[in-house]
Amino acid sequence: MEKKVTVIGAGNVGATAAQRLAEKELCDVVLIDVVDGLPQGKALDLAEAAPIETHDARVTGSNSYEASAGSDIIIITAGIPRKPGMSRDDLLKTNMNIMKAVTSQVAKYSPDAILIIVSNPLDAMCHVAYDTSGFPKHRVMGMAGVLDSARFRAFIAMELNVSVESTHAFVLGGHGDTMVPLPRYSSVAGIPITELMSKDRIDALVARTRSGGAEIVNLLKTGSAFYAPASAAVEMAESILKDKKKILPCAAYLDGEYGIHNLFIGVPVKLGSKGIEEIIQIKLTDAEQAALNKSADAVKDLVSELKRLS
Ligand code: NAI
Ligand code: 2OP
Repeated sequence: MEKKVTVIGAGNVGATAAQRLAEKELCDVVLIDVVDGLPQGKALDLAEAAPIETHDARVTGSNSYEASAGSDIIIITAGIPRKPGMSRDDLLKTNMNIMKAVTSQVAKYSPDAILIIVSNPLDAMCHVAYDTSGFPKHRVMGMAGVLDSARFRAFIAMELNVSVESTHAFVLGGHGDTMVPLPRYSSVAGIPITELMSKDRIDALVARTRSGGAEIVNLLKTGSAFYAPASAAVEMAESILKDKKKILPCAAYLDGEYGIHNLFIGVPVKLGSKGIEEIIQIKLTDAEQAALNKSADAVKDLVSELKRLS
């Protein structure tokens, strides 16, 4: 393939993203993980599925960053989940150190790449990747809004018994309890859902979207969601690789847009071959802006924690 994408972390999200990238024949894929044999084994398994899935994307696995050299995009999913006895600070510090180590390596081998961060806590990890890589802000972004919006869209389609393809939704803000689903900008065939559902039902879908990640964790018990997260990261990668210029909600570094400064948070952006080509500023009501500000405050708290732990 003409394009190359490296996925760091060959766990649930990383391996599923690699599968989707290859099966869509978007690029050659390199999987990298610290665990010996894991990326090699999953990559070989995916390569052996290629004749049946009928694609010619090359999928390889490695424990060495040399294999990632010259990537167009790096998707970072490396991290650990919170374990029993581990405090939130322990987790934040561990994932911060993993993100620093990973980013310095990928930046060395692919200095022109675009980074799509997936690891949690998402918005804070974007800051670590941005600071460590030294890449310009349009080449560092986080995946969360596409996932959260897809969840909102799925719930809207279930509620109204319509095709998911007819739905559109925007969820802005940080990837956490304070995320900001925007019913006014969420629609079915262009009709805002505020005209199609009662306020109570919209409130219920908004609440379900906010706890969408936890709902899956409670069901799976041993891990978090990965099919939809992988699809979301790949939608972002595809828009960049094909220069489609899709407008997608992504964690982007704001420098005054929406009145927010020096902070990664989810807003609509135009994604093309250069990365974030524009931050789209949609008009928010006072209540929506207040919700976005509250979400930004929650991200700022995490970023301050990172500084304290560094
Ligand atoms: P997982 O545990 O299945 O995979 C993580 C992988 O990272 C493991 O294979 C592990 O060996 C690897 N890893 C750990 N340290 C590493 C290092 N230093 N270098 C390279 N690889 C390393 O976890 P899963 O389900 O794939 O999730 C990955 C991350 O993505 C988590 O932080 C999770 O919370 C986050 N996530 C974020 C979402 C979002 O919306 N932004 C959605 C879903 C997951
Ligand atoms: C999710 O929203 C865990 O962030 C992850 O599913």
